[in-house]
Amino acid sequence: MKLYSGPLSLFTQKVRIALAEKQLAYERIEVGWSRADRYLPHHPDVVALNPKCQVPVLVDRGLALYDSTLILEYLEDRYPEPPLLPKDPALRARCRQQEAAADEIWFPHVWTLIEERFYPPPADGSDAGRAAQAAGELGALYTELDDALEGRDWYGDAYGVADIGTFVMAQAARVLGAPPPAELRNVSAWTERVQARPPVAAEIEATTAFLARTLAA
Ligand SMILES: N[C@@H](CCC(=O)N[C@@H](CS)C(=O)NCC(=O)O)C(=O)O
Repeated sequence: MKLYSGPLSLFTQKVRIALAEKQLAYERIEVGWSRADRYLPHHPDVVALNPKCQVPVLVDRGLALYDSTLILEYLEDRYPEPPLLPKDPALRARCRQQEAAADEIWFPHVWTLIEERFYPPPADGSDAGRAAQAAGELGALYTELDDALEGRDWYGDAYGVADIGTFVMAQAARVLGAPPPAELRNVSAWTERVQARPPVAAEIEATTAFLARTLAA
């Protein structure tokens, strides 16, 4: 199995965590990335395998698959143990929905913070108001998450892709200056549980080190 991976790609990070949780061996191919040029030029294999020219791309048994959500679904179908989705159809759908919401609803606000705080300002200037608005939207999402976690340790009936996808976005928001409010106790306790998972802890450590090197360069 091969994974085309980006060092700061949150979408790839979800897949790396799932592969580690399922204890699957794979070859990791790190595509080029820099703060100035981002992913350009795209890795030629990624151009060939993904019409969107994005990572992650997973190659397994002759199948080349792009989009992190679809990759997680494939991994669950092909390598069901240990499970990262509940068996109950309604709970399973709820977790899949949350995993997708992390990408589609949370990530755009995280992306605003990335653009404002990490990449060089665009030619038309940086707008601090955008970052404040994104942090506010994330605040509302943290509150929703806190409500969803009331009385439960995990988003579903056990740790799984909903926790991984949501945590990855929340962790990036935290690093970018929009942490969850401390009074959201369910989110705080859940965060501690998720980051105690060895694959998650390893990702946080590697990403923090890469970020520090990038910002020092
Ligand atoms: N919906 C896709 C998004 C993937 C994505 O946005 N990948 C970014 C890195 S985080 C990328 O490869 N960007 C390269 C580019 O657009 O040039 C997924 O879930 O995999």
